[in-house]
Parts: sequence; structure tokens; C-alpha cells
Amino acid sequence: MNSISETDLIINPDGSIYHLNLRPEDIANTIITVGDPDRVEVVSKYFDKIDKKVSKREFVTHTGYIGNTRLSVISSGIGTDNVEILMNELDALVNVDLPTRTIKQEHTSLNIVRIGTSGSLQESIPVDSYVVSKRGIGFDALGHFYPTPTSSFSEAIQSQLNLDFLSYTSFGSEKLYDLLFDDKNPLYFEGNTVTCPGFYAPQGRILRYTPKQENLLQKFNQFSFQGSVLTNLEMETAGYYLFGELLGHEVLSMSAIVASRMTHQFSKNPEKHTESLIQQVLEKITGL
Ligand code: R1P
Ligand code: URA
Repeated sequence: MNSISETDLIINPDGSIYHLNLRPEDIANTIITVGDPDRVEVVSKYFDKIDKKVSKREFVTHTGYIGNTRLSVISSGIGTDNVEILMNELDALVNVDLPTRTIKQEHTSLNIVRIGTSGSLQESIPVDSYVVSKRGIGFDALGHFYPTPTSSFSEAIQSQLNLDFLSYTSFGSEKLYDLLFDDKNPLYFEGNTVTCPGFYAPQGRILRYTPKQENLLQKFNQFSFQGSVLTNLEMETAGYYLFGELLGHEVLSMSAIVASRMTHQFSKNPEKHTESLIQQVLEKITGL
């Protein structure tokens, strides 16, 4: 079998993978990802035991146990460019034999849950609620470089929003959705999540410029296709789902809604709200 070149798959002298600085034994098969590196310890403080702490750039990893369940929590920093590195390197850690740089015969599928923050696009999804993304719609450029399926949803967005580019649409794990969506909690909403390549103009925020896309927020809010609307804006989900589908991992993105973009309300305590989502996920995920 052909081996992957030293510049395509860079391994550090200590045997760890280039950016994450992790060796295969340093990660669990169930991984929680967060954007903010400071949020890693907000998750790992609930672990009964932490046996590994590694950090490099924005990628901070803690691995340990809750009861008998081994878990890792890793921060990605902001944006799908970081998710591209994170997902490729996590996949290589389990599906490539690093010493020989060859793809393993047996495929390992990771369970990956993003716990992030997000802004809601519908008045019916209030601040301090939760969105569990069924779809991720990528407005970023990853879809130009990785195979992404043709999507009538993305085509409808292009035409209704009058965009001169086509987004890509990918889907989260049904297995993790069924496990983690709390249908008894009225604050849980199913999501068609728009992943933006920026926080300001790509999310309809206007500071000291005239944005190229006019009335973007209103257009996001009013979009509808086959009974589905766009629910929320953030900056990673579509990237995660693209690699979940491409590389065969179970991936789910869950967002604490900290801003209601239609009513202009911001959460009074976004940290507490996000930590409450972390607690709910940890209670359910330990059975995996
Ligand atoms: C922007 O403030 C960041 O917050 C959201 C967005 O996706 C982006 O990363 O997620 P996190 O709170 O996980 O970072
Ligand atoms: N994160 C985002 O990307 N957008 C928001 O409005 C809030 C959090």
C-alpha cells in the first residue's frame, strides 16, 4: 500500500500529529469539541479523572473518564479552516498507521459533538434556547476543495438570497441526534444552521461599511424551502458535517443560542447557558 508523504501528513519528532500535537493513544473515540480554548476545562471539570492535557495554538485537549466512559474535549478555535485541520488530523490519528503512513484496513468511526454558541434567525427560537443542527449549510470555501453533494437546499438558498456563489449542505449524525436531542425540553430546536466565514458582514452585522449583501439578515430570516427555514448562524457546523460525511464519523453540532438576531437580545449569562448545555450532553453521552 502507498504511504502518505512526509509533507502531506506531518508527524512531529515525538510521534504526534502536526497541529494537534496528539498521539493516537491520547484521544478517546468520543470527543466533545468547543470553539473557545477556555471552554475545554469547563467540560473537563466534570471528568472523574483527566489523564492527558496537551495544548498547541488554539487546539487544547483534555482526555479522561466519566465513570467508565473515556472522553476527550478539544478546542478548535473559530472557523471552518480550523475544523478542516482538526477533522483531518483526528481522522488520521485513528485511520492512518502513523509509523508507516499507510491507511489502516479497518475504519474507526469517532463520535464527535460540537458544543458551541450561536445567534438565532427566527423569533420563535429565543435567546437561551438550544439548536441541534440537522443540516449545516456552508457559506465558506471548503466546498470548493472537498467533494460535497449537490443540494437542492443550497440551490434554493442561492436563488432566494440572490447570491453569486453556491453554499454546500451536509448533514449531522442521526444516531447522535436521537441520543442528544431532548424532545421533552421546549427550549430544544431542530436546526438548519448557516455556517458563516466570518462573524460580522457574513452574519449580517454592519459596523463601519456598506456590506456587499444587502439585507442579509432579513433574507436569512425569510428563506423557506419545502417547509424548512434557516434557524441559526455560527462558524463551524457545516465544516464538521462535511468531514463527518466524507470520512465516516458520527458528528453532531449543538448550539447554545446566546443572541436573538431578530429581536436584538443577547443572553444575560452566555457562559452559564453554554455550561448548562455541556452538563446535558455529558449526562447523556457517557452511555456511548
Ligand atoms: C464566534 O463568536 C464563535 O462562537 C461560535 C461561532 O461558531 C464562532 O466560533 O462558536 P463557539 O462559541 O464554539 O466558538
Ligand atoms: N456565534 C456566532 O457565530 N454568531 C452569533 O451571533 C453568536 C455566536
